[in-house]
Amino acid sequence: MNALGEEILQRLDQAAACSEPGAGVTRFSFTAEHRAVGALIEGWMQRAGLETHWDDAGNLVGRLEGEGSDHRTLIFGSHQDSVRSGGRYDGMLGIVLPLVCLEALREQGAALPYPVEVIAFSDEEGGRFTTSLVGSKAVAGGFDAEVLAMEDADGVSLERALREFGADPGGIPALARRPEDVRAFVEVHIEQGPVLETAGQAVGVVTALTGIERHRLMLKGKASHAGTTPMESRRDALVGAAGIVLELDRVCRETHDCVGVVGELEVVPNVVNVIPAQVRLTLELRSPEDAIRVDARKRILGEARRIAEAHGLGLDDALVYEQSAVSCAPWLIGELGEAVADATGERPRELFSGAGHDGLAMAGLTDIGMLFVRTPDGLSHHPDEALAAEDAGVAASVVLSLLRRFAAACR
Ligand code: HGY
Ligand code: MN
Ligand code: MN
Repeated sequence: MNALGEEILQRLDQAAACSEPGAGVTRFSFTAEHRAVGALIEGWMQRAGLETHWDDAGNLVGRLEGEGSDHRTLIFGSHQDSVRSGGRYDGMLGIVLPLVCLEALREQGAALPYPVEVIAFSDEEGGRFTTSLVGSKAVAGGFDAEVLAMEDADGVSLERALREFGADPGGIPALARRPEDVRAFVEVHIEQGPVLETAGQAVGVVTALTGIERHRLMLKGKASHAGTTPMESRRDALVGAAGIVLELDRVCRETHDCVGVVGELEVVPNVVNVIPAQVRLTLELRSPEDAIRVDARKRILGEARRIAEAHGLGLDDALVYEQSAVSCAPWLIGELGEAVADATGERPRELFSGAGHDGLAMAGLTDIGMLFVRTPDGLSHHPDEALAAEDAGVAASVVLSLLRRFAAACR
């Protein structure tokens, strides 16, 4: 299995080169980097015997017809896009690993009695347009056309980015799959946290995925001279933003099962001796319980409005993404557990995912399952994100076992 693990890491190193310059991997959606990694993935799909096509949401889809009568497709997949200066395994592992497994089966002359697809989803991180799960929502039927108006930092709308990428946004509604045509969705992903490393286990089975929401906030004050404007008459947008950042941190620290971050913050005019006139910031909240997340939102935004009023600031808030927590299907948790036991001789650890994944969207279409792979130091969304070839090899043997278990169930 180590040979498969080595092959997987070698391909992920190749994919990592499809990046903007700089530390780590920066590969946003519908860009030249996206197109470049797509060419690599398409070649790997064809080596595994899959028919390939790009869809109108910028997903790259590989499909292998089944040799039997059961037409329901088993879909593997994950996202091609990264965060800025991210790691080389987040997302791409869930595309490359199933392809290496399918190629291994092809080389053994082993045909599957059911169809299999591997999808390289176009935009899961939301690093360019803030909203997220664009590709998987299109496949699952949950795509909201309103997000097409979302703009990136350069003022390019998602609609324009799709068209320039060669996709037709008008074709997205037709991409929605029928539930009766799909067996399940299975995603292999690095854990991105410390649980498996602490437990000394290479892989684990996911039970549920966190709910997430994202807001774009705009605070508007007034630029003026930093030396001559009396403190009591300033309308400093950055002071207001600082209050919001601290309030989010306070609410999340004192609320069990709630985490949050202000990840983006942009100051205008951002000049050493001018009072900040405007601050654009993002606000993200996550919880396994939607009620906890919504209550935290209300508390934070209530305080944000009080702060804005106290400092004479305008405050605009736009909820740009909201995704409820979802559970993995118990039968798939069981199947993955058996496949892990087949492959490793151990019952796997089951764990919750504090990270979001394309499964959040695919759960609207079909039953979902996730296999996590150990992340050294639990470090992710960082250039030093790591993955051991041996662990990748264990995960590949689990996927091969899962494919065989599904094949046996068809007979
Ligand atoms: O943010 C997340 O949880 C994922 O990496 N998109
Ligand atoms: Mn990520
Ligand atoms: Mn990811």
